[in-house]
Amino acid sequence: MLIRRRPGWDIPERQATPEDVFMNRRRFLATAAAAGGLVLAGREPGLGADVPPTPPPSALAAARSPKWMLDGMPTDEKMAGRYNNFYEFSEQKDVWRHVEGFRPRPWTVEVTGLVAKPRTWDLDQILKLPLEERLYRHRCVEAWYMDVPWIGVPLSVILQASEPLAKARHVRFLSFLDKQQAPGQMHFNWYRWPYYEGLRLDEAMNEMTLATVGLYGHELPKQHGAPFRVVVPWKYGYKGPKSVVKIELTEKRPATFWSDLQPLEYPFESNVNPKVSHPRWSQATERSIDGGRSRATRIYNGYGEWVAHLYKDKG
Ligand SMILES: Nc1nc2c(c(=O)[nH]1)N[C@H]1C(S)=C(S)[C@@H](COP(=O)(O)O)O[C@H]1N2
Ligand SMILES: [Mo]
Repeated sequence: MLIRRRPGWDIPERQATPEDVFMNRRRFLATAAAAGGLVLAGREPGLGADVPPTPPPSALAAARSPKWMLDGMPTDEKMAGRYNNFYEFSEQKDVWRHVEGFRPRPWTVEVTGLVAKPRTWDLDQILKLPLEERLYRHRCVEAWYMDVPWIGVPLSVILQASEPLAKARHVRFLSFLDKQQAPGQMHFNWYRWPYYEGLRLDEAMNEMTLATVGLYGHELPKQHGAPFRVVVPWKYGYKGPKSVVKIELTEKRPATFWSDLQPLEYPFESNVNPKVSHPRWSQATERSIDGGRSRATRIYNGYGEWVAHLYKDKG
């Protein structure tokens, strides 16, 4: 049995929810109760405490990119796989215990909207693209970080294949929706499923933005957003949606899951920035998920060389 202690720095987005969202949730529950018959939301959809980990996903060959290395070693894979945010399955970090019913294959990713060539990719076609391994810092707004060797292809490769129209200015991502497979979608009615996120088109086309299909030498485990997720390493983690099924190019800036719930806490841009505090905690430092080092947060998560130009008009 795994006994977990919750360290003080571990502040899930759930606990960071401001009063108004809780109020809305209470109102929702009151309305639901008044309407009668709706299942009480908020119960932990639980599997027991001793669920065995799902078998490791298939190996995935990818050339290690010399350009995207870090000084130290990657975070321990097992720790990374037991400390996840994936609210479709759990509001705690124990997502790996709740993904049993998720079936990430077969899977398709649709590219649509303001493009000359809409296309639906089968995951197997994406796996045949020239994949590379990139060791990126991965920084959550909750002020923790891990260093992950992702495997993927620049998202620009997938977007360019569909020939974005001149009018396109943004990209909207949609995660999967299936209550039967995702206990959070079934029980956590105060969220607006499916998870949706967005980027400016120039952010999405930046060479760092990775359409990600694997990590640590194999396909993505379920808790990390199998089989296809987006990684945007200079932004807070929630800007990288997991288990994406649809990519839509739009003119207008798309709404996003967390911004719709808490606009002041999770603005659209959400670049990692030590000087911009979350309304209720500082972002000046960040703590490794393995319980070790605490270090100074870096502007753009240390990736300013590749992305600062995107924001230079804004100072
Ligand atoms: N669909 C979906 N995508 C998501 C989330 C989520 O709850 N649902 N959580 C986000 C947050 S807050 C973070 S920090 C990262 C976590 O990725 P990891 O568990 O692979 O480290 O996924 C992001 N993408
Ligand atoms: Mo996060």
